[in-house]
Amino acid sequence: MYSEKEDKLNKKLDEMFGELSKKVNATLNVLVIGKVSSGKSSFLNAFFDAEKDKPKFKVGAKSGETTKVQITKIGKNIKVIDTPGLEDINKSNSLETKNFIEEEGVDIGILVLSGSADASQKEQYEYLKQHAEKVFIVLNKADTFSEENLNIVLQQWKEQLGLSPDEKIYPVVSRGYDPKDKEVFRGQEYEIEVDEFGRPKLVKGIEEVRNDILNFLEKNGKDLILIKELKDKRKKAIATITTACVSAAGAAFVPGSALYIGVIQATAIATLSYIYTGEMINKSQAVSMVGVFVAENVGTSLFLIVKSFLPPTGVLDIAAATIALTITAAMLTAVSKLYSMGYTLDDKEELLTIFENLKKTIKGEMKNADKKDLTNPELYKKIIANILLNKKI
Ligand SMILES: Nc1nc2c(ncn2[C@@H]2O[C@H](COP(=O)(O)OP(=O)(O)O)[C@@H](O)[C@H]2O)c(=O)[nH]1
Ligand SMILES: [Mg+2]
Repeated sequence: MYSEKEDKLNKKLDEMFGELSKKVNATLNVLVIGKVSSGKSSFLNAFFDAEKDKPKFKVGAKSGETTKVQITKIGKNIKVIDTPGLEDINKSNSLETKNFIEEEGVDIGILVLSGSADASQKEQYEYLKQHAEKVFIVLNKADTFSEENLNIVLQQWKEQLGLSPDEKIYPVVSRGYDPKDKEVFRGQEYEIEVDEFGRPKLVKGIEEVRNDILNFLEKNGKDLILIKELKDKRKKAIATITTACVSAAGAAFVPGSALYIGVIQATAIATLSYIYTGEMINKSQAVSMVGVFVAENVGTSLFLIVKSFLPPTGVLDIAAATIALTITAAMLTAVSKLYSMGYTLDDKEELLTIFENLKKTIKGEMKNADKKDLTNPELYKKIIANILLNKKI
């Protein structure tokens, strides 16, 4: 026999998991146009965080090889079409290309420019605007210009493409993926250096385009499928945790809603799992993870888990809400930390150790905060960002 409350709780859980699974099953189509050797493949490697020695797109291919439309799949959800120009799209009688562009539709169009401005790219830009939901323009090989010249060239490109003042061209450097490429210093050749994630250190400016693309995709619920392909998950983890804390704070004071805090936590745990591992965990796994953090052993029913930390009224006072929020923040930050340290959710001992430490840290931070701030999302965002971005903790 389910109580009415328990019923409502399960419905909410189904609803939130339904939304998440929609996001996880979304598709993302990217159409990239740019002249041969402008650095499309290089840019795409940089964009998708490919390691220097494991490029996802072949760089430095001979011109004959690249003058045709190429479709590359990234993971399960993303397809990228890479083409030198419209001619090639029209020439390619490939059903796959037509299907991609006309039937499935293009979410993101990217125009890859390089070198000095010329009128020939306007046509490609217009095509992208017609066929893609949103177009981003990058000027690749920005390293081939002095800073002063770069600004002049950017301005000239804007004029050639007929951009309005608020339309942007992102200067980027995607060098480092050509296996033949070496760094030269005082006549000596050196291997190109890589960062902690194995990406070439020469890459610059990608973060800016990517953030704007992610912001656009978030509105369509398509950012998760891109983030799961990227190396650094921390920004999305911080946003996911903050949003969960805000929702939990909102639920805490509404009669009958505080129960939803457990649903919010379970969904956030599933979201974080997906971001870090690329796999969804199911509802009951997520629910039992919430149980792991609750002191009493309350089995795997979310209803019992949440009830165990709620007062009989079901409405939290400020002090209790602050505790609920501290626990939510610590629980979700611990899950992120666990994954980023290379553990899995099965490593319960590590998880609980991290959780206990974070609870203390967060509690300490809250003591220093203004009383009025205790349910302010910005406070949580600051605390969580400090924890996730600080390697020491
Ligand atoms: N200097 C410089 N070279 C780059 C940059 N991006 C790519 N390249 C080089 O340009 C060449 C062509 O790159 P590729 O990605 O194959 O171009 P695509 O034909 O447009 O796919 C390769 O040798 C790359 O290493 C960059 O930002 N700066
Ligand atoms: Mg290429």
